[in-house]
Amino acid sequence: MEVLAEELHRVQALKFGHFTLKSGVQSPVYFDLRVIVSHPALLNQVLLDRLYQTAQDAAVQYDSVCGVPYTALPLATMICSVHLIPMLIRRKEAKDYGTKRLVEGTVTPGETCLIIEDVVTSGSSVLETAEVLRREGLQVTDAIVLVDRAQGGREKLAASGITLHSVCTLPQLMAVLQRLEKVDTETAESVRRFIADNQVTAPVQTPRVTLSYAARAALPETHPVATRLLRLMEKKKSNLCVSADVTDSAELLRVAAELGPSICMLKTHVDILSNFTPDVSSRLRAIAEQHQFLIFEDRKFADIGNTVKHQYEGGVYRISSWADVVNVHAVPGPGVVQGLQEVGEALGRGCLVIAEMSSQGSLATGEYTKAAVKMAEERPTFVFGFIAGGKVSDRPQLLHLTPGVQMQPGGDSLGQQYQTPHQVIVNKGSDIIIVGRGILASSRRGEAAEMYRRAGWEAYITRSRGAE
Ligand code: S5P
Repeated sequence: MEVLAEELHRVQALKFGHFTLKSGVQSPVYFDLRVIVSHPALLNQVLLDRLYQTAQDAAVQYDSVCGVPYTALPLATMICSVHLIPMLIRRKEAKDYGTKRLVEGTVTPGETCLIIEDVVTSGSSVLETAEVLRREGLQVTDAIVLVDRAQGGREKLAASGITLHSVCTLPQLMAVLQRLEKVDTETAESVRRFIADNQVTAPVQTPRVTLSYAARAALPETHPVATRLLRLMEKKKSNLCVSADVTDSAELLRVAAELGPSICMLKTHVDILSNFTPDVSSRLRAIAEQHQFLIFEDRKFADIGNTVKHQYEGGVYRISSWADVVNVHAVPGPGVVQGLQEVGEALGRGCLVIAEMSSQGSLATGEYTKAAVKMAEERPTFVFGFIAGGKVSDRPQLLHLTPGVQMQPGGDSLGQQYQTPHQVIVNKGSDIIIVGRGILASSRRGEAAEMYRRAGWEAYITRSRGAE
């Protein structure tokens, strides 16, 4: 400890005087650990060994290390290089070209990442980095810091599930420096008073953790249909489902072919087609394969299990043979899902439960919605999400699809109510926007679809960056 305190003092990484901190608070002591890169011997012999040893002593288990940008980046780099530990780099800002990743390096969801920081005051910088890593599906349980200013950061981090291990604390450094007569009693006393008077009491902003689509695709319990959908959403940068509510089969196929590149999913109402033939469904499937989107038949099954089973498999439409996804009303109880599951699970299909509706005066609210959510959560091998106005379940494996979306809020003359892509994705936490007339009524459907795709994707990026 003596060597460390003396060295930090000698290279002026620890200064005494009058300083204005980032928060605007006046402090009699200031750490500037950016200078350490100019002192390789100190970096090597004193800091790195102690940081690494602190993690070893605490028996912290981790798969990778991430330094809080920027001062801790060289510390993390050197530790990883000496001890052959995989490193991750958190970007402060995503590039606006290329991959737009916020974390560079190989991210394996489920693995644990150890955070390294130079100085902790309130803990907010560590927390920001932790939230970015957690959104990628990584676990963050511990952080190692060179100096803990003992102003409440440790407690704040603990409240967010992160144990802070420090090489030393500010009071410990002060005690040593006073003993070595590097600081006088008056300075030591002013620092002691400052620490006592400047405990972090205001709650640190804990951003809502939302995993990326890619991270959710990789979760062990995510339904295969959801995994496929989430992956193609990332690939196509599209969380747009077009509701192809047209009445002519040739037009349906034209819409699918024209809008295919912009969408992750095409929603059909096959029973409004005036000229359906089985050939239409096979041609639609071929277009879906070509442009990589899923087909969702919006059949809204709502009968007893035995009846919906026949409606799904047979009749004129033979829905189970071509639709990747169907949906159910919760009103009949779990039997409706069970009936469909008997047909669809073996075919690798998935199902959505209607938990809320966009229409005015909908009865799907409150206790009904809660029961619908429970029904979905209890059948993870077939149900992979919801039709809802926003997020209704915290399970990251389940997807939320929201209809009633247009660029302007409003409605139609028959009770439909519209929210904007931003409201749906950012404010309501949904995952996919479903747009019908907002695109179909346009004379340039391709351009309109691209506009909605961009709006939906930008909203998702905004939500992902919400923590910063
Ligand atoms: O609550 C709902 C559920 C659904 S699936 N509200 C809806 O509007 N839908 C469907 O979404 C509806 O059947 C229609 O196909 C589409 C909305 O179309 P738009 O033209 O109003 O965007």
